[in-house]
Amino acid sequence: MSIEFAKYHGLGNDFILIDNRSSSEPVIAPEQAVELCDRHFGIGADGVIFALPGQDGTDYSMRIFNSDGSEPEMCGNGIRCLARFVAEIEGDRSNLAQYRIHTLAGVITPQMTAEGQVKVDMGVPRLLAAEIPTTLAPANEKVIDQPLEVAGKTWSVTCVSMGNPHCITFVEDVAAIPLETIGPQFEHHPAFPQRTNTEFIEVVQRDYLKMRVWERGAGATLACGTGACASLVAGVLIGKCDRSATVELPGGCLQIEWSEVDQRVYMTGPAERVFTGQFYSLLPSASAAGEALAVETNP
Ligand code: ZDP
Repeated sequence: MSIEFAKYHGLGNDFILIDNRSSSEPVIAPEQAVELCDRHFGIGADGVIFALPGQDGTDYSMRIFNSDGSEPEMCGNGIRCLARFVAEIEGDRSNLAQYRIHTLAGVITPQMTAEGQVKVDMGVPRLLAAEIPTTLAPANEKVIDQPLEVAGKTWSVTCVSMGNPHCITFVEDVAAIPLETIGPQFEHHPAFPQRTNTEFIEVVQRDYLKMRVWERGAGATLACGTGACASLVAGVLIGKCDRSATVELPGGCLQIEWSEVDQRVYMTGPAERVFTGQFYSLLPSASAAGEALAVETNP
């Protein structure tokens, strides 16, 4: 079976987008997502994103597989790419389209801006230990500036869920962080039963943060939208930054605002199409396998 895809990126956080409107289940399995994401033997991406039919009155549903095949609840850069992708497959050239997207982290609403960016209502951050989830505090308490032992060092961490888990630590110099060695140790720390995304933040000014990220299931990426949102929230909680700030990631900048009015987080940033193509599905998902079998046995 040949499957069409489009390759997009948001600040270098790159995704394979698949038009999955004809089925309520992803047309490929997590194992094949791993192969497609491989940068040498596949297309190359940080994850695969599916535009599925909407549920509960939404326009679309989004599902995503990380490059290791795991499935996160949400993806901030990814949902900007998804918004552009659905505008394209719908042929919507209005440039100010807005979509209600069902995700495993609730309904998220991206909107195109007049400047050619995508602004996303990322919802209200969740802060209780059970919501992250983490065992760093009792279930209904927050984890703000708490000590965590990693790699023989005590780090001060703040935990925020943007639907997916984030552990944020503020440092003097993000460039000096040995991400490849300590990132996995945060990700797999026993304090995080669902593993965690980890952000290292340097406060340049109260409205300008520098961030490096180690993503759960994807490793060091050039950008992480949910991570930038979670980091701004963490910075406000510990009193180090304003409610509105620029977050500079290795791939570029995002504008993040934690609204005092509705307590929701708004993220604005780019999403660009790189190329389109098609691949042959050698490893069909469970539902597609059923169809393939039916074709073979029903000439
Ligand atoms: O939570 C996770 O497992 C993340 N790796 C999901 C992807 C997050 C993303 N980088 C973002 O921008 O929020 C896409």
